[in-house]
Amino acid sequence: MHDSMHRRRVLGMIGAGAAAWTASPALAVVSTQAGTAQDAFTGPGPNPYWNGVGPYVSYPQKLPLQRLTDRSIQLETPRQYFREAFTPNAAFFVRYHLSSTPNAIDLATWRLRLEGAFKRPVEFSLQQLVREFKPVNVAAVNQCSGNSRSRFQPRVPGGQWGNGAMGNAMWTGVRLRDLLERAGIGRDVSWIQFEGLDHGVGPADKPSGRFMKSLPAHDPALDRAVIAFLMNGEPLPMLNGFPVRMVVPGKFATYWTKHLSFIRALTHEDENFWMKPAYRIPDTPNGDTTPQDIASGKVKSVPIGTVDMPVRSFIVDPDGSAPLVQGMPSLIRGVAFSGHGAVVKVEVSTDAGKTWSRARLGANHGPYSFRTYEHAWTPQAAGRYTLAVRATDKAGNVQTDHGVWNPGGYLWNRIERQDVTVLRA
Ligand SMILES: Nc1nc2c(c(=O)[nH]1)N[C@H]1C(S)=C(S)[C@@H](COP(=O)(O)O)O[C@H]1N2
Ligand SMILES: [Mo]
Repeated sequence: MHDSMHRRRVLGMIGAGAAAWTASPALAVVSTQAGTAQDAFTGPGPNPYWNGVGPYVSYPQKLPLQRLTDRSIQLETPRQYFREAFTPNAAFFVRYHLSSTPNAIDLATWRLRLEGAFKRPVEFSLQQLVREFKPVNVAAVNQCSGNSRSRFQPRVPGGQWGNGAMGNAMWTGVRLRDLLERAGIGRDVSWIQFEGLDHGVGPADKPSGRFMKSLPAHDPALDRAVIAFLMNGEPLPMLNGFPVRMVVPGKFATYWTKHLSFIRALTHEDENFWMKPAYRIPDTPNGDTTPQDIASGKVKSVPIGTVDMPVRSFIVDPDGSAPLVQGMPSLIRGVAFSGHGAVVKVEVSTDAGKTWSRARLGANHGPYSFRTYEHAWTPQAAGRYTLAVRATDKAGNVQTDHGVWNPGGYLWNRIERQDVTVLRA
């Protein structure tokens, strides 16, 4: 398509997205449905469910998702939406920290502002972003630092996510670097800060009413970062950051600022609440520690942005909801990803991790995307089986059976298991 025609179409679509939202501004719950009763999770090991037992609710532009909390809004993606490499926008998880989030944005007045210690502070309308910069596409996984936190033993406070605080999308936008170069970064600038439009009191006992996140000015992640205005070819759902959000391939979602409206050049390290003490990990191998070491007060912490997301893989099918049958072919399948570069291998076990077979990988959408895998399995005997899956990334990292522990409930990447029953033919 001709470039300027394409840009006009993009702007038209984004305008239509804003209108669609404004037509139903109330964050009304339009349907609820009780979750399936499940046994309480009793510790590491085979875990038959992903999403706990909360209600499924529909927010504007969203399918029914599992609600963790309403203020701030936290919605988890049900397992079945991870069958495909790209997570549908309407099923994509939602996480906010603050109580007040935008439900309409006037694009006539909205601006993205580059302010603070830049040489040439500057602001852009959405039209300018789309027209004045070269658009880029990147497939990348947005994963909450606390994804799978409910697996932690001992339990830690925070949203008790199953595995659905993640999603993969094809993001279209402009390179953050291109904007930073327009504004000019002087030598005295050491951190770049990002802020959206949401605000509020936050958690009752916490000081912050503003969600601000920063990365070091020379972090290579800033060269990969994209300010996205399309998600899977559509305007971003309001709850996922309309009109533009940060996409930082390989880094946890806490840096993926939604409704991005302020980019600030700082001449000092950002130590606002959401950088310190929030979102810190132990400065230890794999961010792993123990409650005893934390209590000793000797564990040094660093921002979670210091690390890339660890390699993970998930079993989507079979999910244990129906038995398999002896002698009948079945398909074990799911997704894998890593923040350290491409997934190079996924292995599947049907004997609880004693022996492993290489699974077939699906299409390659780039190093920061979900990669689907599948493995044909015909169980020969009736009985109970424990399936397991592990991935290896380009950097040579491989998942293990060790469950990480840190007080924030971050960086979980233990080997996933799934129990299934096989009936006699
Ligand atoms: N403006 C804003 N951006 C934000 C947040 C927020 O609270 N406000 N939360 C971050 C965190 S911790 C996560 S996990 C992701 C969630 O992205 P999603 O809601 O699009 O799934 O948004 C990130 N960007
Ligand atoms: Mo998060």
